[in-house]
Order: sequence, then structure tokens, then C-alpha cells
Amino acid sequence: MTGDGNVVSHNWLGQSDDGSEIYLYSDDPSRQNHAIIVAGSSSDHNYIHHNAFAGSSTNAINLQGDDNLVEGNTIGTLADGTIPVDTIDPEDICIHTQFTGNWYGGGGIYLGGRRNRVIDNTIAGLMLYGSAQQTQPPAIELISGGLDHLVHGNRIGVDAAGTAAWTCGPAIDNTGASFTPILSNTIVNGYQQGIFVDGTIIAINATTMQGNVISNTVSAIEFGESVPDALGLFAPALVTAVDGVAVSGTSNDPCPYCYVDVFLDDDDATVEALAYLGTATADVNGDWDLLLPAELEERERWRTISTTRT
Ligand SMILES: [Ca+2]
Repeated sequence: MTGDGNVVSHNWLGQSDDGSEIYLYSDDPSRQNHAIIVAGSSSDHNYIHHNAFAGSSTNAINLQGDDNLVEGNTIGTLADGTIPVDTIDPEDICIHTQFTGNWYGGGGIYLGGRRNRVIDNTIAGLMLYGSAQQTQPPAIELISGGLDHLVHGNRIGVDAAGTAAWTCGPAIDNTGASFTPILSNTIVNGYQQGIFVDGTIIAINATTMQGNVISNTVSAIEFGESVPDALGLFAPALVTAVDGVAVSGTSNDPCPYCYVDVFLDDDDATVEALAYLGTATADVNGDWDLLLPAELEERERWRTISTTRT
């Protein structure tokens, strides 16, 4: 795209005519099928919505301008937002170095610029064919220098029918976009991180992650080596008392007036946020309380995230 203010809506990209298969040139997932939308840094205010992308050998959406809205698209799935999971051997999933009956959903959303919003998209089955050195694409990647984006309400690794699928790269990858809320996304079956954040304290300043439901990923939220330890190793709020559905707690590392999100987890070894249960606001001492929707059942656990408001 060139120019400003383009509206791209309700297209199929990389789909067979009836939307029942990914369209690949010569059935070869290593070849670019051109199921992509690209706009440079001088193309702003575009609205890309309700398109169906699959099978590209690069990022499906690559926007470097400002003030774009990417909403309600499906990426990596058939036109109806699903993957025919019954046809795929689970042992083949994310094997990207050899042709198998696997799902070559292509790349994801790659964003530079400022004030871009990525809302309510469904992204699953992403995989790029290639050598062992081929990195697998983040579903949503916010590159260095970004500012004031919003990533909200996207479903990653789960199809439009709500069926759990997978994705082969990180779900949300922020390597240097600051002042960016990442809110209320659902992330399922990630073969890499759920949310990965890396950059200096200035580059990733005010990355806000709240309300994200994350299950069965390699790590739920992970910070890279450039993130200062004071942030990357910050210890979130503790639960100290339970009375029925009433829970209360303290800060762990100091966090006056923080928001405390409480999530449900199970008792397996994987750190997850299986359901969002609510948010408390701590007092000046970091103490907080919250009424939960239900009491914990056997084998259920809680997890917390503390978010500073300064
Ligand atoms: Ca778990």
C-alpha cells in the first residue's frame, strides 16, 4: 500500500477459491504466495479488517506507518478462521525443516510506527518453512522504535471457532515498543513464549500487560536480557489470606497503588493464566483485597501480576 487512509476489508489472501485450503505456489510452502499486505513508513491511517491471510513465506501484515487499525482479521487459518486439525499429525506440528502434512500458516503481524492498534484478530497455525536456522514468526511483533500501540483482545493459537490450535513462534513479541498496552489477549498452545519483552528500560518503558489469558506456552511471560533485573525479576503481589471468595494480600517487591490482576492456574509444572479472575487496586502499602467469582477447587491455584500506575 502507498498513501494514507486505505481501507482493505473482507479479502481472502492465500486461500483456494472455495476457502477450503491454503493456496501455495506449486504446493511449495517455501515459495512466497503473496498473501501479504505491506505499507511503508509514509503510509498512515490505514484500516485493515476482516481479511483472511494464510501461507505467506514472510509476515502477513507489515506496517511501518502510524495510526493504523488492524482489526478482526484471521491469519494462518482457512477463510472461515479454522484449521482442519484432524488432518494434521500432532507429531508434525512446528516441524518446519521438511515437507510434511503439517500446516504452513505463514507469518504474522509485524509493526513499526506509532499508535497502531491490533484488535480482535484470530491468529493460529503460523509456521514458516525453512532451514534449521529459520526463526518462527511471532503472531504479533512490535519492533524497536514503536510507541503508543495497542494490542487488545486478539486470540492466538486458538481458531475462530474457539478450538485450541497452536502457533510456532512467540505469540506477542515486543522488542522495543514503549507505552504499549497489551491487554486481554488469549494465547493458547505456544511453541515459544506467550509474551516476550526485550529492550532497555527506555525502549520498553510502560509496556503494560493486563488481563491476558495464557495457557500451555513454553513460558507465559518472559523478559529478555536487555530488560533491567528490577523489572524482569520483579516479584508480583502475594496472596496472604483467603476467606471463601474473599482474598487479600500484600505486595512482594514494593508496589504502592499497583493494580493486582489475579488469574487461575492449575497445579501442573507449566506457569499459566488459565482464566482472568479480577483486578484489585493496592493501597499505599501495597496491600490489596478482591472478591473472586468462585472459591478455588482442588488442584486450582492463583497467580498474580502487579502493574505499576506511575
Ligand atoms: Ca499450570
